[in-house]
Amino acid sequence: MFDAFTRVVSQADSRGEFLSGEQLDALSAMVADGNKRLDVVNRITSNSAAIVTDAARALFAEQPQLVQPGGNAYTNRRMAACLRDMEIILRYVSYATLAGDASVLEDRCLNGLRETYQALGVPGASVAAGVAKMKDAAVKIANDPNGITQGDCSQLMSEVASYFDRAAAAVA
Ligand code: PEB
Repeated sequence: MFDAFTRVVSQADSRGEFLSGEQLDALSAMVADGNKRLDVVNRITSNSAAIVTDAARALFAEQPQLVQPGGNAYTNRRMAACLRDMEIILRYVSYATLAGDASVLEDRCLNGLRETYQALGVPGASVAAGVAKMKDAAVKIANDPNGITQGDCSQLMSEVASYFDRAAAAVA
């Protein structure tokens, strides 16, 4: 598992070189915007239940066959597993956002997930659709200008969006 710092250290070390000026500039920009990153993680974390349930509700409204007899989220047991899966994915996206690196998400959540879903008969494309809905909700909440010091968060928002996109692509 890497964060933005350990990733450049590992890259430099594999070449036996000191850190480059560009690498240091990128890290120093990240440090300068560190409070924005922490605010985003805090907002996603404290709204996680709403992000998960709203996305699930929207998914089941769009794909009602999932919650009908024979559907993969039919019965409370499967519904609970589905909500739990969405929460797990959101949790790893929040970790990746804090770390500024996707490796924790890739290694501990997405690795092998497609195969797991195939084996279980869980429709990956539907999971991906749910993840896309969580992305929209999370970005909207994280980027809300109300109640926070205003600044340009566009880069951070596309970074957060990219973690959701990775998760969706890993199972679709
Ligand atoms: C991945 N999901 C399920 C299982 C596992 C995961 C390992 C099998 C074991 C169990 O049921 O608990 N676990 C999950 C994950 C990590 C992990 C992401 C990462 C670290 O450890 N069904 C739907 C929707 C979708 C869904 C499309 C969006 O109709 C999910 C939610 N996942 C779903 C369902 C099951 C499941 C299991 C319904 C239960 C399937 C079954 O038992 O038939």
